[in-house]
Amino acid sequence: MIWKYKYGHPFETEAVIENIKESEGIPPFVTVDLQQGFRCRYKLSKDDIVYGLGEAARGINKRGHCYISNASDDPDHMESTKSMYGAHNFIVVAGAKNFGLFVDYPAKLTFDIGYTFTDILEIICPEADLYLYVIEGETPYEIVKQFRKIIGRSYIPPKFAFGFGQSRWGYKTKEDFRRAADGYRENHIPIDMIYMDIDYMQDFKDFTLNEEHFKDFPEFVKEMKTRNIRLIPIIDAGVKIEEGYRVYEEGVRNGYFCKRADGSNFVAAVWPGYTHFPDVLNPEARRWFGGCYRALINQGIEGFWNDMNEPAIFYTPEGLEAASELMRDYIEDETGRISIFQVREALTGLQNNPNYYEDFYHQVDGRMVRHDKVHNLFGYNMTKAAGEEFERIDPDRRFLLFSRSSYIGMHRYGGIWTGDNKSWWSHLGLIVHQLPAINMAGFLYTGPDLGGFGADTTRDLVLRFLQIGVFTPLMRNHSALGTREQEPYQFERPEDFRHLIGLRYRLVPYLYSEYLKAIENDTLMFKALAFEYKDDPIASQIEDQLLLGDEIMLAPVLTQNATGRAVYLPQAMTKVVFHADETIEQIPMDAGWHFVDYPLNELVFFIRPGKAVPLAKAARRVTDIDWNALEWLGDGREYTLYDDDGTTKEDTLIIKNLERQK
Ligand code: MIG
Repeated sequence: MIWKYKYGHPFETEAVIENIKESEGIPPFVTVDLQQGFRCRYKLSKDDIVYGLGEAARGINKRGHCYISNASDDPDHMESTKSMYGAHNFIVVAGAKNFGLFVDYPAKLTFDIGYTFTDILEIICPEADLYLYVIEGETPYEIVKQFRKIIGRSYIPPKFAFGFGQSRWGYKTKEDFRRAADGYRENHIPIDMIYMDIDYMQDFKDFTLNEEHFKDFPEFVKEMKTRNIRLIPIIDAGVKIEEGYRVYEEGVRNGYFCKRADGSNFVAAVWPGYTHFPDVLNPEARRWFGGCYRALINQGIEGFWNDMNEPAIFYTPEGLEAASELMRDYIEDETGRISIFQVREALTGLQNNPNYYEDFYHQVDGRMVRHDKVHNLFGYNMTKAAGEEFERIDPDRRFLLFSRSSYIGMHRYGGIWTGDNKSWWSHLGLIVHQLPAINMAGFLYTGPDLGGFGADTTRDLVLRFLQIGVFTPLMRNHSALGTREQEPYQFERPEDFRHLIGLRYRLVPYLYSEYLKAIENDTLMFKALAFEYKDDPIASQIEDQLLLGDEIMLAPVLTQNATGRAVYLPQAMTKVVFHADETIEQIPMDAGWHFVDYPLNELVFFIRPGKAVPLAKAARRVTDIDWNALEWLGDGREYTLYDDDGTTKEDTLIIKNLERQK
């Protein structure tokens, strides 16, 4: 059962696409107070667990902290961070009563989950212009399924996107890309994609190519494709201000950029220097911006990643002027009236200053909407721009597309990566917490920057990241400019990397099948143990193990120098070990606690009793995988395999009940 309540004048986000009748009166479960803005309150029972919030910080159980939905470019996020790249306002309360809440509100929204008062869950925003959805269901999982149903079918990438990808901010020339491709070939490591970061562009101008390095780009795309590698370029939110640059001129001519209150185009400095933001909330401007992707598609490109679309802002001319003025006063001041701390704050406060979001407007249905009122929708609509254009290009063809910033609703157009993480062990742990919540929000094509983006990584951390990345639909090694190089062949014994990435390819039939199942049935690909083992009081507290599909349990090693870890088995399972010498061991294990060895160069996971997991033969790329020569893992007899042609959108879904031949 789902109730929908309308308060004030909500902005239509199109997060929910099912037509639900609005309810009158007061909502069940929660108390809504409209005295000052919007306050939605629930008294938590002692053992209640709160799941959700998608790509947020901290644990699987969100209880005990405060989170703010406010799309933020924060590469330094840590456990105290309240706002991340995406804003996903869906939670499920599980315990004394089970219910879900979705607050469809695109501006800043606070989830105080037992932070101010231990037992009070409160959702707060200063203006009550929103839709509140309350979802009742037998179990937390049933609630999630109902929610997923009303937000519509999640995005499906082309099948090649289930291969492995290499990325690095700093690849500039064809030679850089060839070197990466060679590194993989020479070390016999499978790969399907190499990502192009901002340096492929001319002066960071969207939809352009560096004139010196990529003169005959279509030829280069072809060359890489003959090596079975697809190039996936980045697109940034800001459009460089430059006379003669077509995208800029078209945008200005047609009024497609975000405006200041006085009607002039809003200016923000990002990588290209001063830019304008395409007004992707305006359908006409969105159509135009989407159309720009064609320039690269016409040259053979089949996928994109959308960046900086919170949108991130280094500074604005107004902000810079105010800071400069303070600097000037500071230089002249001999009295100590201005403190160094003030100056420092003025300078560090330039980047991503939240006040900028009050300085520009979108044009929606003929009215001007101030950006801060709809802030969380920018990445969503930038990605929708591309997604809608893909539909126009060929309604039946799939493109790879994922975004940094997102809001629920965007899951129908693309996936997300979890933004700039760090080469920290804590960020390895974070992805385990994020995956099930991100799935709850409808995003299935997802994954972190494997190895960690910022800071210098270590060999063991990259391997531990890969041991999780083997299972995430988006499996991409990515790192920041200036950090230690972290392609597999930069380290000793690249064969260990080959082993893990190779296993990914053997698991693609299973992973792809589970992906399609989750799409078709509104289920979760990754879930907390408690979603299956409802009555097991230990399972509901486990935050470092996950279920994958109906078959697999993951228990990754998340700390440095560990040779294994304690694993909780809620029932007897088969432990699967892929040894470095390519032998596979399957060991029955009893329910309960075990210390499980997990070396860096092996893959270890568990299969639930009575379940079977298909395993393909080794392959060097996704198209080479033989879906018909499957081996089996686990002690089960049957598996329902979902598959399709991997390239078209029309229903080519195949559901096969596979009976295992011994
Ligand atoms: O300000 O394009 O999250 O993946 O490598 C940094 C450069 C801009 C942020 C993205 C990251 C990308 C980087 N970008």
